[in-house]
Amino acid sequence: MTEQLVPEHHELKTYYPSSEAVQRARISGMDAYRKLVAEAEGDFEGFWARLAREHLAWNKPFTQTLDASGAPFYKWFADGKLNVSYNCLDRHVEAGKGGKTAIVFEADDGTVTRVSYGELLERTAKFANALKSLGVKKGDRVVIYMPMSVEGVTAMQACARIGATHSVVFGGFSAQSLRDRIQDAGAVLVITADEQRRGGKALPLKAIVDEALGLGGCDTVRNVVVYRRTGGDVAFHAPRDLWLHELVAGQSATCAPEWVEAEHPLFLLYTSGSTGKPKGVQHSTAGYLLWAQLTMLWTFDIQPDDLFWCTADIGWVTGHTYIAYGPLACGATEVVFEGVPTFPDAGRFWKMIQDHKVNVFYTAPTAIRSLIKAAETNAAVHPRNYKLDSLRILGTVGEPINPAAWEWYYEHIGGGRCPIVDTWWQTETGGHMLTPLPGATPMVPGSCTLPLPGIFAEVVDEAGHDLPWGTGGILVIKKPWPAMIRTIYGDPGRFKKSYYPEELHGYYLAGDGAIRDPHTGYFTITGRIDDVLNVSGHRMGTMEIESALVSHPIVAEAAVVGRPDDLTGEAVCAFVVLKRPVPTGEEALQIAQELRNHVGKEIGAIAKPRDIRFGDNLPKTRSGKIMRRLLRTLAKGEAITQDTSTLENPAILEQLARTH
Ligand code: 6R9
Repeated sequence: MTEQLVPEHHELKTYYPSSEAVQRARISGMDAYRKLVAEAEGDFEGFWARLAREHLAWNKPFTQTLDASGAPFYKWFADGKLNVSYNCLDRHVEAGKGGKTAIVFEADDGTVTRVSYGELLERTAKFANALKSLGVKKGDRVVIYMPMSVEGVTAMQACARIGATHSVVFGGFSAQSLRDRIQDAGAVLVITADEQRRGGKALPLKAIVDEALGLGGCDTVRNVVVYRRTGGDVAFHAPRDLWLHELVAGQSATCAPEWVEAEHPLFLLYTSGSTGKPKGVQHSTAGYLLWAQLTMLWTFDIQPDDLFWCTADIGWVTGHTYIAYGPLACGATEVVFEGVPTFPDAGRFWKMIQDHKVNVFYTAPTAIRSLIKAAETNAAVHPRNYKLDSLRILGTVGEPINPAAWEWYYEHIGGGRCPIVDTWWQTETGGHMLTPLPGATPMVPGSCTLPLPGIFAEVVDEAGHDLPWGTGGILVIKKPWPAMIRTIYGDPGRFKKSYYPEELHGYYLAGDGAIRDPHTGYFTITGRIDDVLNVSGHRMGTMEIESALVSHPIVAEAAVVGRPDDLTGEAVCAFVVLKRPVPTGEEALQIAQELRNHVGKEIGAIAKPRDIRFGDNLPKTRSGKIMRRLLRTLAKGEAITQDTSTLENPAILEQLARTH
């Protein structure tokens, strides 16, 4: 770590943070970064204990920092007590900042509403009292299926206030996916809205909740609370369904926070793995909150007067850590946006940065790539038409960013002046893990550079041995960290198997491949090493899509792989064997469309395969294993050069190579 960071002969262009960025940053310069890294190396527990004492407000201080006795089921700060919503709201109000704007909400139609910390605290308290009036108590699970809204954030904060564990389900998931999550979590309550407004359209939410509950198996759900967003017509089932505005109307505006243990589960968030159904990643209270807050201060160098905007949806982990919790925990002001980047036109993000004078902007490579394309085809939405000089720091997350998109972001959005933090992390890690620091780290486009202080990342081989820099391998985290996943809800065995496989002797397996630069030691993520796809930054298991396909009555067998795509990073490509002869022409197009819609209904629109190819069979080994690497080559439209001698049915490759 102490090697010279960017030697002269490095091939990729290196971008240095400006002296102004270095001067104003909390972690100012590489020496300051190295000092923190050294502190964590020298006294690992002392480092984390210091930070947890300095940054969180405890109701009961902790005495033990890390309890590794049940590893890999680590416990952090376990005998301490605190409350997340107290830390996000009350402590700022008590410090006299009740009048400070917490959220600048911009609706799909451009209407802007501001909510102060004082107001947000009152709204959270009323919401929390409403939940209590429905009998929701500490430890109960609450599913939130909400649009991007102040109410969505308030719902999460209200659960945290009373110690209920929330599980937010992204509003784009289907009734079937929602049902599976409600059922797995054993939720007692679902919070939703009548409809959501996106891109000028009203899209149903409550109707999907009704459909999900109608599928059966959700007997734990007692009530459905509905936020009236559009006023659209929705079915109401008394006494199960309740309007949020009626429910909170009579509630007291104060609600004493429930002091919970540091390890109390703050939330579950379902995410895709390589096998089986989505897993409920369980996060803690103290460790998670500490990292949400610290990474806001370190990675985004958030300052008291900054306006922060993370464009993620609260249905994903990025929306949890960098909308619902991190910005509020550090008392910042943030933009919450209801709509989509292309409505009313593809200049929406740039216009919003200009109108609100956003200082720190955090988005996904897929959004950047699609806005580059839009700007190239329609000069009116090119960022040069907007005044973006309020920007100070830019961030990206969700997938690797290609150097060309990085450079465009740097030049056209950041005006060649704003550091870009390419943040690598996962639902399971709770917050940023590998990222440049805006006032310290020299940046190389496409590299997430170095681990944050306290994070011990390495690239190893399959036996867990360190690999030399310059050799690609698997990314691991060698020591636990406070914001790490605690377990997979209801399936501790799967947690252990997925993230702490025996051959890696105690290292956390991220599921990504990585390589370190031979000169700088910088990390570059090379993509997933398992059967997880990343389409527009959304994680999807190939198995989930395969199961959805074979649940259609005409499908006998299906195999799903990813292929590279310029816009979405990866595209879903399905090879399908029907229970009828291989269709051609118009019929093939029709069946492919029907299967796409079927996947949309089973999982959600984001999982619909881009390409569907039909065959009499799939390429299999003599032992019956589908040879996915061959399918990946076919999906790319490339000729097979691999050894096919173990293939039972080589002729099938020719058939599958044809796009109908
Ligand atoms: C936060 C989030 C996690 C997976 C992860 C990796 C990919 C995320 C990345 C990145 C390269 C980055 N990923 N950030 N790859 N560079 N900066 O996205 O969580 O939805 O759980 O996805 O996304 O493959 O393993 P999640």
